[in-house]
Amino acid sequence: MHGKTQCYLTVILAAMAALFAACTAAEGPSAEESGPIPDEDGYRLWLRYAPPGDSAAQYRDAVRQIVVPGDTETARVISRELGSAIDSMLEFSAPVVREWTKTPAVVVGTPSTSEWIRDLGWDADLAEAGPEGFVIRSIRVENRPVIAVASEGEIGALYGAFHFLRLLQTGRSIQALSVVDRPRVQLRLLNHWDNLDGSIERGYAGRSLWQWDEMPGTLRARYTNYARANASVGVNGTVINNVNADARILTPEYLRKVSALAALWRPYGIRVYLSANFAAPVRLGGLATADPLDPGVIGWWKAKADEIYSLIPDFGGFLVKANSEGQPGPKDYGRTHAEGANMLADALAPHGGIVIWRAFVYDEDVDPDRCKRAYIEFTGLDGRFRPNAVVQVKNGPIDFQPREPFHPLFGGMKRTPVLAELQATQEYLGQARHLVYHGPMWKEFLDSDTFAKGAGSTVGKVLDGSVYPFPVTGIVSVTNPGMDANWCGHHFSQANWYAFGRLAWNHGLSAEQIAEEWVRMTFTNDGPTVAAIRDMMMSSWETFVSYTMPLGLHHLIGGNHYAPMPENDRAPRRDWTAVYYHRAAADGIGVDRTRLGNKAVEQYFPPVRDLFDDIESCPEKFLLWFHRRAWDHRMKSGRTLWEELCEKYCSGAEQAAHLRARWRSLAGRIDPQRHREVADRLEIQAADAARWRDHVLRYFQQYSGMPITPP
Ligand code: BDP
Repeated sequence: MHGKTQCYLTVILAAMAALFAACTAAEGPSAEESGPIPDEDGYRLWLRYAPPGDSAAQYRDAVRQIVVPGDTETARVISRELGSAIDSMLEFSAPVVREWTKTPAVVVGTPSTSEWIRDLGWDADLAEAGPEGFVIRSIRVENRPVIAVASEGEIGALYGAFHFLRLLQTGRSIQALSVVDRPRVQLRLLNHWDNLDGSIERGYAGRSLWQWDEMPGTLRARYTNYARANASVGVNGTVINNVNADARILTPEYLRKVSALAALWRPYGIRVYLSANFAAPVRLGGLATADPLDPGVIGWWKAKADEIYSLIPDFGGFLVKANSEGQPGPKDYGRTHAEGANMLADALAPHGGIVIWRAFVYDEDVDPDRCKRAYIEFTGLDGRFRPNAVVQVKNGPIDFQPREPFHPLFGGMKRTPVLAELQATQEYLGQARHLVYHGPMWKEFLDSDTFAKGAGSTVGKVLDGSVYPFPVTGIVSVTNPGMDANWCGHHFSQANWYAFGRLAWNHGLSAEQIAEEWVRMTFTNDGPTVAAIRDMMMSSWETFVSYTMPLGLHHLIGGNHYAPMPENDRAPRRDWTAVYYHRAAADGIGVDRTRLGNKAVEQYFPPVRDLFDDIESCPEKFLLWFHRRAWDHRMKSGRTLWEELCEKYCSGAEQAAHLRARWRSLAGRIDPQRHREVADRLEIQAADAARWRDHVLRYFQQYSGMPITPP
């Protein structure tokens, strides 16, 4: 059915590939000139520290010495990272010393470990940057050029060191540096959905990183490299077990293992958190109840918290999935989410810990539409949580769909801190088989204006506490590394780990800048190749949405959350089927969530609610999320809705084929192993995209009764 289009496309792609190859050949060194590029397996992530080409001479002159004052674990981490990075990038060994000896140098430290840093007189800037922020400046001391990287705290100094290395890795000038930077939110956390048996829920990159059987005696090098990768982007905490929590993680046996990891990661600024099973007092403690108001239960959790902090003094706290998808929770005892969260918050408070309570709940008795349920339950509890209890909300109201409008709890919760839960693991986004860069998706979310306090109340600003003065702020990612050699399954899935860290640090960064940094550090600094890969990444999400669930469609899948299954009408719950979400029938498709429908739009502040409510103003990317329309509804393009759907699926599949062609044209510019491995996955992606197009259009055609039209 798409023969003509495909043929036309193939010709264009071939021409573009040839043109592209010609351009790049003219601008960069050819493989012949520089010799064959050695294979890489991706294990070193974005910390490969490859020689930066032309800039190397400039860097060598500036960094004749690495000065890291102080004798702390973190100072040693900084020394090791800078020493080996400079060695590997500049192919020259700069001595690493504790005191500056009047040589062109990079000096990294804090006022408390170094008099030299104190004497810089940067107190005001350091105070502004805070203990996790840093100041980097090119200065002259005793007529010598020095790059000073300073922070109030040593973790800030470590982040500053990584920032400095990123400049080198991405080929930037380091001649007149003047940087003051600090994280926009306090908690920048990973959530691992790792089970104690080594499997990973919705994990696509091999088994769990955590080798529980070997711990605490053996701590693999991978755990240290994991910490380096996280610290390099400012991630400062990690929840290491699945939210569908096995209570045994709280036994003394496991806590000893967890404490070994916490000790290993402490110098990198990474605190450990645990997912707690709400029924642990019953399952581990032998109590008859887990009722949060029961004195025995309260006592059990207090004792458990004391035990944890005796082993892990900087333990972050508990993450809890309660009364969701079969997990136990306070509602089992007629108590509210707030009562459950507060009981745990009280146990943690004396130690400075927090409880992170998930808002991923959708009890059927709350509302017929799953989309509305969490908002109804949690806004009803707003203001009833302890100061050290926060609510973690997924970016959209359903569940990590390829594209969702922002969750109305952002802005809707005014007196309870909310953290955003993103998902780097591409559960509904092609898993580790499709190239889908999440940067643009996360930016669309973070830049969405909630209008909670008038224009400019973006989700990012809600999260960083500038809309409501939240005492705790943060952004979290369900994360993707496993035991695969390249950590994330797909080489490009590493970019989602990286982009999460960068956006959690500063939600104002652009997805494009982040992609470019990552490409330069991960693949090459060759300009045309960087531009080509960055552009592939930037278009990949929209492409994925087009060939899977365009125009606001969502959940057109079955239990594997991967293959197209719009016909899915049988599942243990109605809201786990696909038909519940698209409702295709002869009269049209989509869910009426307008004021005349189920009123889900009313969960948003005006004018967002009006924007979504009005068919004229509702962005078409969310059309079928908020509106039910006839197949011949006229779109802004002039096409009917049916034609527009055909166009989206067809162009999406074409763009997926284009990604494959674009990547093929880069052969010789990327090392052969990674080039091949990515190419193999792009084959799968192109074939899957065509399958999505054919399957979904044929399925909906039974209802539209209209011919499938190529664009
Ligand atoms: C869904 C996943 C499921 C998780 C759940 C959650 O399919 O495996 O347990 O979210 O976030 O996306 O709790």
